[in-house]
Amino acid sequence: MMTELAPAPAPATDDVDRPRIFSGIQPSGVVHLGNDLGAVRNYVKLQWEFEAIYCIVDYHALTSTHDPALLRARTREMAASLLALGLDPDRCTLFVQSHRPEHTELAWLFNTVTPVSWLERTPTYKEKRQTQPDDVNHGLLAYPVLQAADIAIYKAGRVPVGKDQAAHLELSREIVRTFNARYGETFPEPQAVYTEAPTVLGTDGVRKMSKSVGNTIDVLGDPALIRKQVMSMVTDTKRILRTDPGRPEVCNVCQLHRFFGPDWETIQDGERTARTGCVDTKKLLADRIVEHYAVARERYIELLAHPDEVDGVLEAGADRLRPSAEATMDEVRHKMGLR
Ligand code: AQP
Repeated sequence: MMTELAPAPAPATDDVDRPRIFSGIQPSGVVHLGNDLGAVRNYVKLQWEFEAIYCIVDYHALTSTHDPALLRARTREMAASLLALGLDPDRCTLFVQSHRPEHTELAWLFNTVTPVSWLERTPTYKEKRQTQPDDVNHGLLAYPVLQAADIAIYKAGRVPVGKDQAAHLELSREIVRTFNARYGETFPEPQAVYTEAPTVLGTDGVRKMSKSVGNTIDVLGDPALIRKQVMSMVTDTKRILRTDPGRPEVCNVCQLHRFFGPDWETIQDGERTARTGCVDTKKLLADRIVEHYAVARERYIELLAHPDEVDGVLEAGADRLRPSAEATMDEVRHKMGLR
């Protein structure tokens, strides 16, 4: 089975005809349901339609993770997760951000076309100032500039992301627009591509599912953990008694059933008429999530037992991207008067 993962020496032969997409994911913890429904499902789907480039953004993770061993382990785990969830190294390019140094060089050049005021108004920066007040490092402020460079270096026109990335992507467009206006048309303005679940709420039913908040359902985790996380979910807070009719339209559990079976309308009707209780609906959701990700979970465990295979895919990915990253940097240096 592991031989299937041998790193592909070259991209799929029809890459020249396929428009390019790019997306990044932080190695800041394990993949959760929000990551999968909001972004990773699209990564898998779009690898068949586009020349897809997917990046594990370890430079970005350094703005919050300062333990080298942890970052290294999480980077590999994230790669194994994405491969287990369906990224095919023969159909897409998967690599680690710090393995292509051109990203940071372009980010520096983009710094010079980005007003500080744009960065200070970014919602994520404002949020991180609250959540890590003792560590408001410059990387947090400059995060969207590096993100713009990640996308622009490959001249990707589309970016599969969750809705939480909308403001960052708008900033990426503004940055490349400013660059193009000053130095001549160079980069396309990247557009977001959303799934049918652009924002997945966490187990608290209020905030976006997020690793740093700790309200996640860890889809590749142990089934017992998944069950515990699902059973802890907040449902319709106005449904007090088992006999009270529920409001599936505001119940996160009912909403998530949409993605795990064709009978979600029947399930929602059961809640609405109090035929079923919240506990029943949660148990069913937990069963379905465990079952849905069972094969991926096995694959993930197997991949982690063969770290060289995973590392090989990542190295091949970074090598594959070298010509295109270097070509962009040559063009940019020339246009900016550095050559
Ligand atoms: N709850 C979500 N709903 C929909 N999409 C989501 N994404 C993340 N959470 C949700 C999308 O997943 C991709 C990878 O995200 P990321 O892990 O790189 O960063 P993030 O958005 O900051 O995810 P977290 O869990 O919230 O990480 P922390 O807590 O470390 O900051 C992105 O496309 C994202 O939109």
